[in-house]
Amino acid sequence: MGIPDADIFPNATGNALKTVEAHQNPADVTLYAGWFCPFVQRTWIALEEKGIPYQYKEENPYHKDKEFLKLSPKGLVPALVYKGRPIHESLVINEFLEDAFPDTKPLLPADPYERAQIRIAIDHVTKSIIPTFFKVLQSQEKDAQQAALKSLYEAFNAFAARFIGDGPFFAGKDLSLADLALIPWIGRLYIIEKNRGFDISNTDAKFQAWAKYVTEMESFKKTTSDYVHYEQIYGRYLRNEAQSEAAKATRAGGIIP
Ligand code: GSH
Repeated sequence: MGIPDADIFPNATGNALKTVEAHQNPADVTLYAGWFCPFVQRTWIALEEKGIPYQYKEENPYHKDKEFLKLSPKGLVPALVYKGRPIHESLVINEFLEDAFPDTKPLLPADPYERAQIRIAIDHVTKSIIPTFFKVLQSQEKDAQQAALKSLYEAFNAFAARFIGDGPFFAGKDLSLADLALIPWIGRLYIIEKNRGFDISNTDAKFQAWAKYVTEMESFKKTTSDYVHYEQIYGRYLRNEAQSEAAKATRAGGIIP
């Protein structure tokens, strides 16, 4: 038997494939990506929004290739190489892009207090929303699924309660790193709608409006593959068979790496 999760569809499809094909030339920035990965999509959207030239390289993180482990110590995607030097962790990479490309579209407000609010929201996404999303996916008993769904609605509402201004984005009229931290999971809500009874009408109107708006963004669509291919990946989570680091951590009740 091979590595349990290694047998995934090998490349992006649909809109995302066109974007991959348009980014094959060498550039100062190389994105090591998995087409299916929500953490990757955070950085992929940031690169698209900022208009930074980049080369896209597909990497199956379940193979743990020796060469890739030199770029990302746990073998997780995304990894980014900038002028020969590697960086990993999607949120760190996004902050790096902000620092290294000051002449591109900013994804943090100028005001230090507002920047802090954005980072608090990102911390909430990391600590509350993502672990709960995985719990919803992986829970097998009805009661546990219902409890996880309730926590997810609460966590979404708590995110929306932190909005600065009147939308359409987290920080008002401009897209920010807080939006990017969560958008990829909004694009995957259809999986828990279909399989776990998630119903967005159980969240506050503010959250619903935000979710609708961000999934209509061009950069989101350009980095999204055909839905059918996500189903193979998420089937493993729904049956609680996935062997990714995130799936194992969820099962063990620990912190998602
Ligand atoms: N905290 C990391 C980040 O934000 O970049 C998480 C990245 C992550 O878990 N990526 C997944 C991965 O590489 C794909 S979506 N999984 C390989 C594995 O778990 O072995």
